Amino acid sequence: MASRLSGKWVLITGASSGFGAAAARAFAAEGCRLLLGARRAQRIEAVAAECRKLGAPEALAHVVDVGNTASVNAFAEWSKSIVSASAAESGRAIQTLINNAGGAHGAEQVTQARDEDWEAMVQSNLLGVLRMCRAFVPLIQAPGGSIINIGSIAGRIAYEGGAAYCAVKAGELQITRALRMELLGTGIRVGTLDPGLAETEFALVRFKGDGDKAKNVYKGMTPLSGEDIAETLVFMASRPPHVCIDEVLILPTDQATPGKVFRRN
Ligand code: 8X3
Repeated sequence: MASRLSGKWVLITGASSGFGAAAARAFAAEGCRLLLGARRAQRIEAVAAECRKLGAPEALAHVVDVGNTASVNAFAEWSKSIVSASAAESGRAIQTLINNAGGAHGAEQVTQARDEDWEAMVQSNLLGVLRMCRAFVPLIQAPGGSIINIGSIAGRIAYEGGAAYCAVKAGELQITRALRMELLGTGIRVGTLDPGLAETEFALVRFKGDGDKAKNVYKGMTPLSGEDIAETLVFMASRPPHVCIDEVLILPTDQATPGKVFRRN
């Protein structure tokens, strides 16, 4: 059976690496048309090229910083000019928007943490999702489209050293819930996918490039991969229009809570 998503436009932020790049590849394999946004021009172009090889009829990249309103609005204008050329649906041609850009900066306790880390996390994880939703809701297929935000187990259970990250991911969860209510009746689905420990650049960014610290996060346990997240995103986005996968918490089997992780030796 042809994929329900085949030929549809899917837009992903933070698509140059990690969950975003894995999702781009997975939606490409479904035959989706892709709009990919990220801050790193070369890397996002490389992911787009890979997606075209994997079967995406179109995969276009654009530099965007979700931490900046003008950049998000320019991304929306660019996206509109592309999808409206190929769409019959009055410009509402994006089937799925995945707000993935974000991440953790630093793991210090509150008394030791830095303003620049807090500000970066608020800008990308929290305000970034709000800005993206404000700019892109008018471009999303209604009925039948989906907005999927990437949250975290950190938004549901707090842990030491994670105050700001847990706060912004809790904020993401509440943004998702509020938007779900605001869009009720439009036929646009809104959901959140909240992973636990997943091995991407996440820990490397959190520990500012310290590879040993980053590796320790996953020591002796089997984390989720970008592909695990990507296939769940494809599942969420490909449900029939009357089904909204509202909230998904996805953890490695070896993890029960942020602090309760089974490690072999
Ligand atoms: C990433 C999961 O457990 O490191 O969002 O906060 S965790």
